[in-house]
Formats: sequence, C-alpha cells, structure tokens
Amino acid sequence: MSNAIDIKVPDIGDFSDVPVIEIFVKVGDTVKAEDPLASLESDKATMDVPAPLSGVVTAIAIKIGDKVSEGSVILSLATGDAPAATVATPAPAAPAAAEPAQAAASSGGIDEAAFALAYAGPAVRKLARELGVDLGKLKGTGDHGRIVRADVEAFATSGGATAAPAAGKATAAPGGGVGGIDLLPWPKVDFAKFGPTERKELSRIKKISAANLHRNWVVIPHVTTHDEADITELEPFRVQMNRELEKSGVKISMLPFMMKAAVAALKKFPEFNASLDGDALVLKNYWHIGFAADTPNGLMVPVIRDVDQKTVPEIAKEMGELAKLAREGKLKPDQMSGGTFTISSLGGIGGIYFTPIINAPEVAIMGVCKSYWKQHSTDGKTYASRLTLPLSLSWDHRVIDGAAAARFNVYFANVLADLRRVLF
Ligand code: CAO
Repeated sequence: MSNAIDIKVPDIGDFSDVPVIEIFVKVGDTVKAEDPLASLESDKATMDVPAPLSGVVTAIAIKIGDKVSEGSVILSLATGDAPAATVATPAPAAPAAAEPAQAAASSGGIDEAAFALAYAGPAVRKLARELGVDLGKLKGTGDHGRIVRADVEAFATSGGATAAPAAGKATAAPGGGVGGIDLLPWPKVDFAKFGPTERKELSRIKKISAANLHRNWVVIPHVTTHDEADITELEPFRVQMNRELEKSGVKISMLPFMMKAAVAALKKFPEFNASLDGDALVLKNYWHIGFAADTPNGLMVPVIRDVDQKTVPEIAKEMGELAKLAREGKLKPDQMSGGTFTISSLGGIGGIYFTPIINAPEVAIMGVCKSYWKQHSTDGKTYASRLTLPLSLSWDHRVIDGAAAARFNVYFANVLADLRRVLF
C-alpha cells in the first residue's frame, strides 16, 4: 500500500538553524534512494540531504532560505510500505568555501585543482562530473557566487563541457556534442570587430528554460505532425458565449476549447498522457494541461489542473489568472508542476505551423497558430471558405508512432470542428 512519509533533516553534527540553499525536487517528482533532495549550507560546510527511499514527492515543507535543524521536515514522499517518518542520511559534506586542492592533475580535460576549489555542493559536483563540466570554469549565480545546478546545465548545453561525461549518461559531450558524438566547438567570434554590440545577460528564467529545452530537444526523438481543424462553427459559438458572459469579466479565447479538446483526445489516446520511466510508460489518470505563456522574462508554462472537471469559462478564468502571475513573475512552483500535456498557442500572434519542443517528462505537445480563412473542397468542384486552425503536434517517437499521432490530430481537430463529439 502507498504510504506518505515525512523526510526529515538527519543528524548534521553540531549544526542547527542551517539555511536551505537549494531544493532539487518539486511536487510530483519521482526520486530514487540517494537522489539529492536539498542542499543545506552552514558557515563551514555544504551538505546534501539525499532521499532515504524511492518514491514520489507529494509535498515540500521548506523553501530556499529557510533555516532547518536535525528533525525538521523537508518534504513528504509517497512510497511503498514504510515507517511514518524517515530520517535521511546526510551526504558527505563539501566545504562551503575553498577546499584544499587534492589533485592538481587534470582528468579528462577537467582541471581537478580548480574543480576542487569551486564553490558548489555535492549534488552539483556530481552533476558536473556526469556532464563533463569543469566547475573551475564556471561563475556561480547562487548566493555569494555559489554554483547551482542551473549554472552547470546552462554551461553544458551551451557547449561548455570540456571533459568526457561520466560513462553511461547521454549528455553533452566535448564541444557540445551528445552521447559521445564530437561536434566542432561553438564558434567564438569577436563581434565588435564587425560593428557595435552590447552585452545583455540572459534572465534567470531564460537560462533555466534554455537548459531544459536543450535537454529535451537533444534527448527526445521529436517528430512533429501538422494538421488543421475546421473551426468555422466553433468561432461564432465562442463569440456568442463571450457576449453572454460579458458581465462576468471572463473572456474566452480559442485556447480553453483546445484544452477541452486535448483532454478528449488524451482520454482516447492515453499514451499521450504519459511519461517514460525507464522501460515502462506511466499512464496518468489525471489531466493537468500546461500552456506556454510569453512573459517579459521568458517562456513559462503554468498548469491548469483537472481540466476534465472544469468548464470552458472556468478554464478561461484560471488561465487569465495564471498568465497574469506568470507575467508578474509570481507563479509558485506548484502552479507550474504536474502537467501531463502542454499546449503552446501562438494564435494571438501569427504564423502557420511550427515545431514545439516537448516539455519533459511529458511525451507530446500541441502547437497552435492563428486561424485563417481557407478555400476548402470535399469534391474538387465546389469550394467553401472555412475558418482553419493550424495544429502542430510534436511527439516522442520512443513512445508514440506516426499513425497514433496522425489519429490524435484528426480526433483533436474533429472535436474542435464539432464539440458534440466529446459526448461519444
Ligand atoms: N487564431 C486566431 N486568433 C486567436 C487565436 C487563434 N488560434 N488564439 C488567440 N487568438 C486571438 C484571441 O481571441 C485574442 O483576440 P482579441 O484580442 O480580438 O480578443 C487575441 O488573439 C490575443 O489572444 P491572447 O494571446 O491574449 O489569448 P490566448 O488565450 O490565445 O493565449 C496565452 C494566452 C497566455 C497563451 C498567450 O497570451 C501567450 O502568451 N502566447 C504565447 C505562447 C508562446 O510563447 N508559445 C511559444 C512557445 S515556444 O517558444
């Protein structure tokens, strides 16, 4: 039977009130025993709290900056039969500041002395080893210049990895290659030689999303299937509903209808509402749909939970609230987690088709562009103007095949063409 247990700060020696400097997991994440959950930093050492058991994170009890001591609850983990509370065993502490250079020799392109001196916790060091990133070359963006996971990921994905990654990992390889494929180093150009330039640092969100997007692009074998939906009947219905709901202040765009169509299609084709876990597929019996939101700081993906249980106006209202929070940079982690499928709509802007990148660990994403009037014929002789919505479904070819993707698109489009289909 599944059991939620509290994971507590283990014995951390004489330390108490130690600040939390990094949290590596979010609600919904599956962790394996020994995976790092959070990093704590005293004035003497940085230590990771590893998971004592495998399970799924159901709640997080701490936030960055919180001060914790032995016995403080870090998070809850849903696992198999287990005691009601479990204390993690601390990972070996890494010195908070400089550590003595133990090995000056370089291994696989990494300057070991500089690596040892770098200001980073054990989990970040482990990740750097896996990705072949020389920590000595990084500038940390954490407090007091501490190197955090995002720095290592961003460095690796920008082609900065200089050493062979740890064996067994399909990650960035020397020169920005993947899985051992050597690519040419990224061109280093002094642009100022050709004209005036200015340097603008990427926002924190852009750095994080860049690292995620790059990993997803490199790891997932993407295919995109394009189709179109005939929304000639739906559009006047949408306009009519907006008129009727005018006083409520809720404005309904095409996107909430697409969320409902997505749920209908995901129920019909459950492997699209799933995640890969090793050699198994985890099929989800909940339908939480994320939507890409364009914000001044970069792309964010808020998630609307239980879309199957909500009406179109309820979805529209929640979408408006979440998009506003996203633009103000106020989204909370639980408002961006747990998604099972994502819709990326450029319909308010333009374009006809594009190739959206799957939001791992999801296995598919629907991209939508601006609807346009198109001359359509069913017999090749007579033509009628139909309002046409371009659809671009990217899917993970490890999980889905082309026929299933085409069927998904056809069904999705048919639902939008006639919403009565969801009743069948
Ligand atoms: N076809 C035609 N018109 C459309 C449309 C479509 N597919 N989708 C939206 N529109 C219209 C809306 O009806 C609205 O019209 P009015 O101003 O006349 O009312 C206008 O375009 C603007 O819509 P919107 O963008 O405000 O609303 P939305 O619900 O469609 O989208 C949101 C909300 C948050 C998804 C959107 O604002 C946004 O951020 N889009 C960008 C997503 C993005 O960046 N994706 C790319 C990710 S990959 O880098």
